[in-house]
Formats: sequence, C-alpha cells, structure tokens
Amino acid sequence: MKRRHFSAAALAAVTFAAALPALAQDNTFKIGLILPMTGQQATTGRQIEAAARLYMAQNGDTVAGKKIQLIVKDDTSLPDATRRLAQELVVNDKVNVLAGFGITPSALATAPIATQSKTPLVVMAAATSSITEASPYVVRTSFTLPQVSVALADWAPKNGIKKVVTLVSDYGPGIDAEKYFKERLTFNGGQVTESLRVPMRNPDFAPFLQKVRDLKPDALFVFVPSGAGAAVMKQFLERGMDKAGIKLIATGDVTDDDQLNDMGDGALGVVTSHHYSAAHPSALNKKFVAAFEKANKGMRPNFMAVGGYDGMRVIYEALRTAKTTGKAMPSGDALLAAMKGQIFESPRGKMFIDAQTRDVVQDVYLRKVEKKDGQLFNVEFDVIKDVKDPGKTK
Ligand code: VNL
Repeated sequence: MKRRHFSAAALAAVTFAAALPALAQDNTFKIGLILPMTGQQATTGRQIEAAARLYMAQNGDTVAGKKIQLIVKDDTSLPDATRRLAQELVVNDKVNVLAGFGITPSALATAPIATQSKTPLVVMAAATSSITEASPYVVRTSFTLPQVSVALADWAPKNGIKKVVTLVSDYGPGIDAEKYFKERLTFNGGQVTESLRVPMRNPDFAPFLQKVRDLKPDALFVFVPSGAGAAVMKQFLERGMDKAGIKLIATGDVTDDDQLNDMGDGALGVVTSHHYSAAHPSALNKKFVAAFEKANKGMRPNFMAVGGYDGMRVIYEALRTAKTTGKAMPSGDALLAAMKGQIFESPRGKMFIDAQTRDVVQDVYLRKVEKKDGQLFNVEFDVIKDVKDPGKTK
C-alpha cells in the first residue's frame, strides 16, 4: 500500500516534470537567427547580432504575453551550414521564425525549408532581388541591389560621368548591380565600356584594377559585399586610379560604415547610393547610433545592423498583431500575414514591407564621403523616395 502510494506520487512528479517543458515551450516564441559569425562575412554577423540584442534590450523580451527567445547560430558564411542549421532549428527547436541570412546563397539554400515548414524567413542582410521569389515565406528588411544601383546610374551622367567600367563580386547581388546599373546608365545616354567580375571568395582586386586603369573610363562603378570595401578602396588608391582621373562610384556596401572611418582621407568625395547611413540626420537615427555605440564599445552601426534592428521590429510587431485563438501561439501563416504591409519609421527613414512582394520599399540616398568632427561619414545629399525593387517581375 505504502509502496503503491509512493509510486503514484513519483508518477505524478514525472508527469509534472514532463509537462513543464511543454508549458514553457508553449509560451516561448523562438527566433532562430542564423548569421555568419565567423568566416568571410563575420562583420555582418557581428553587426546584426548586436542590433538584434539592442532591439530586445530596448523593447523587452515579452510580447503579447509570450517570452521571446533569440537562438543565434553561426553558419560560418557557408550556405550548406545555413540550410542544415535552419533544418535543426525548425525540427528540433521548433522556432517560430527564421531570421538573419548574411549572404544570398544562404538565403536561397534555406528558402525551401521555410516553404515546407510554413515558417516566416526574415532576410536581414542578403540583397539579390530574386530571394523574395524563392519562397512565399520570405520577408526582407535589408535592400536590393537593383533598388540602390539605378539611383547612381541616374546621378552619374548628370555629373559628367558618361563612360563607366563596372566591377562586381561574381554572384547574385553583384550580377544584379551590374545589370541594373548598366541598363539605366545606357537608358540615360551613358555607356558601360567593360563589365568585370571578381570572385566572391578571397578576391584579389589588383589585376582588375590594372585593367580599369588601362581602359581609362570616367568612373569605375563597384559592388562588393559588406566587409570587402576597405580592400577595394586601398588598392584603388594605391594604384593611383584617382590621380589618373578615374572616379570611384559604388553602392554603399563599399563605403560601409563598419569600415569607412579606417579607410583614410583617400575615401573623401566618393559618391555612393544606399538606403542607410550612420549619418542619416533624423532624431530616431541619432538615438539608434548612440545606443548602438554605447552597447558595443563604440562600434558604429552599418546597413546590416539596421536590417537586423528593423527585422526584429517586423517580428515583434507581427507577434503583437497576428491573429490567434485565445492564448495560442500564432501560426507561421498568421505571422507572415502580420508582417506584410508593415509601415514604420526606421533609423534609415520611412520603411514599408510591400504586401504583394514581401520586399522592402524605402528611400534611397545619394551620399558623399565627408569628414564630420574628424570622422569619415557617408553624408546624404539627395533622396529618391519610396523606391520599390526594380528587379521584381510582378
Ligand atoms: C549581399 C549583398 C551580402 C550585399 C552583402 O554583404 C552585401 C548578398 C555581406 O546578397 O549576399 O553587402
């Protein structure tokens, strides 16, 4: 009798213990944040993780009665690892949202998992136009290369730049940048006299720049992913391209706020187009930059940080507004629906998630590198409002 009583209690204890994780899980909203924390794109991972943590520090970790858990995974900048980690996060951790994605191949490799598991996939960094078409569960908070490249191709011919050589990283975003820059420049009466592509992994810019020197265009247009800009700038200056009368124009990935201040005065005057500058003169951005620097030993936020910060905003707001029954966790479809059409002020300016394309619609700025209080910044001097991704076919 005594023994039976004991085992009943033990059984109850076991049952209770087994129920605990289930209860905890029911109330925990999990965000699987997959980033390149090491490898070639490590600066992108560092910026986005810092931004996501800042967003949580500022906005708390409870939304609509749910506890937010951020699970950060390092994909070492390799797409096979991204896909495997996403699979594990969905199957084992049962994450509610997948987020991050430092490079296009990582986002494309993971898109089918989002589709199969009906999990929203928030792209905070990668910027090839077609990514949003790889799965109906993709939502993007970064930018697209076509979006920013056409602005520069409109500016250039009005500013004495008619003949241009393009130099891009040889993969998705570079090919987008090359195509849309060339199309628009040609439409505007300019000419791309040569299109050069450099390998994405361990690029050596020297032989390409030598070729550009011989071709003597009015300007060299460059796209390289975040982290590679300083090397381009250094070699451009070392080869005396500027002194040979060749202007450097680029997407803002090159004069990346993560590296710009260490590029030296040779970077002064470089004109770029992009959606975010740490020098964007809004009250919200000043607050964002100050808080980010304070939380990260003075590290200046770049466009990757803003993609991560806004991505967290899109996820929090979706959880807050998604349709659910009672206290249940919203489904992936309900979250996705609540992400579509979000419109808000970002540190970059006004930002909008187009409900049809799930891509970001935003202002694109023309900027020039200038010195402010002894530091180099991308200072905005013109803006094109509400730019949709020109790469969308529908
Ligand atoms: C991509 C586009 C990556 C722009 C970047 O930095 C970037 C991409 C890592 O789509 O792979 O600046």
